[in-house]
Amino acid sequence: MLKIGIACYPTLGGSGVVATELGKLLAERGHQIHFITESVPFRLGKFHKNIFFHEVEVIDYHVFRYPPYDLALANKLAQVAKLEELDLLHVHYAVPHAICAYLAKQMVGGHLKVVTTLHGTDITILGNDPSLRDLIRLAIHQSDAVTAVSKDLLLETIAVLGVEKPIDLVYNFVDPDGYRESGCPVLRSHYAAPDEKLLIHMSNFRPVKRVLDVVDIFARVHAEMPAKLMFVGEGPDLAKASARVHELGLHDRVFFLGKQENVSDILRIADLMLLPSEKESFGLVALEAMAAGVPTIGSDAGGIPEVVANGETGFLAPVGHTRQMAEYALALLQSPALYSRHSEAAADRARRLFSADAIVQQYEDIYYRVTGASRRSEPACAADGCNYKIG
Ligand code: GMT
Repeated sequence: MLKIGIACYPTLGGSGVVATELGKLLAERGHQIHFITESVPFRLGKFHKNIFFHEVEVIDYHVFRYPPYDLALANKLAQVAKLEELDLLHVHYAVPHAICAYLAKQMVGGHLKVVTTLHGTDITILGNDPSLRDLIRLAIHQSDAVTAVSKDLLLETIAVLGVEKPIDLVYNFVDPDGYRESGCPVLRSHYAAPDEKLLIHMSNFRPVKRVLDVVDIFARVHAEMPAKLMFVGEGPDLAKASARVHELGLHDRVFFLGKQENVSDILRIADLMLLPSEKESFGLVALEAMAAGVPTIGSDAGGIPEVVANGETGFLAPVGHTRQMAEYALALLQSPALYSRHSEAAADRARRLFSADAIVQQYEDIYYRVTGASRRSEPACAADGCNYKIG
């Protein structure tokens, strides 16, 4: 089994969620996982004997205008790698993690392997920025393996940075078991009456999410049928969304739930996910919604069409076409037969193409490839019905 260091953004955001869930599942498979971040990843939750946390502490010295977090992270990655004899670092989001991992490898030696997962804006926004571009390209070329979370992002990485190195496509994943039960009717009744449809948007409310489009789509749906909207998450455009909701007189129909941890409980009571983003390399919330049997109405931007099968598990329209999106939403919500076809197809697609078991194995295969180690199958306990693995 491998000793793996994981660096990621530990706060809200899809890349941190993916890194944390991956770490938990790898730990369950017997690997030793060391999270090296500035705070405990927010979805880490449970205690596990194979999971360790190492806090990156940044010195606040008076000559610094900006605290040198990146340097402290590089140093910590190297320290932990040496102390814990890590086989590899799996870093999520190129900036600064892949660059810090490159530095750490210089300090530790070539036996420490680096796997970098690109998540989206690290390429689509930062990779296009002259202040970071060359450094990102270097970190990618120096990684022992690079993965991208969608075909769209993979191709964009090649186009934007001229990367020549092969990149593995490894989609984001979801644990379908966490979504198997149907939603709690009591919880749902707090937000919507039996005759009302419940729409949801979940994000970090950055401009790329186009939250005003979410309000616009909802207003159009609500004009035609009784409906409510839940906003989950926080971020810079939250105030704008709230102001527009008030302007339209919809404040008694729209809930702002803020940051939430148990997203599966909330998704399972919703009828429709709205994701009209300007750009989305994958759209993890659309996958989480799919796993809960909730179709998505969104934009056909970036990697979203690889996640949402247009016309089967929801509908996609060009960015900004809120009228068309609202029409799609109404078509689904007003036809129980069409809705249940899309809902069932969504849960099925999440299970077939994005299930945690298969995707975690793809990451493991990459780890074994770069370290040259071979997969060891753990002997399982022979007692009837016991799944405990000895090792
Ligand atoms: O959105 C970002 O700037 C960063 C990143 C994050 O940490 O949430 O989001 C990206 O990674 C997610 C996980 O792989 C993807 O589901 C999101 O689509 C992607 N965001 C964008 O491409 C805008």
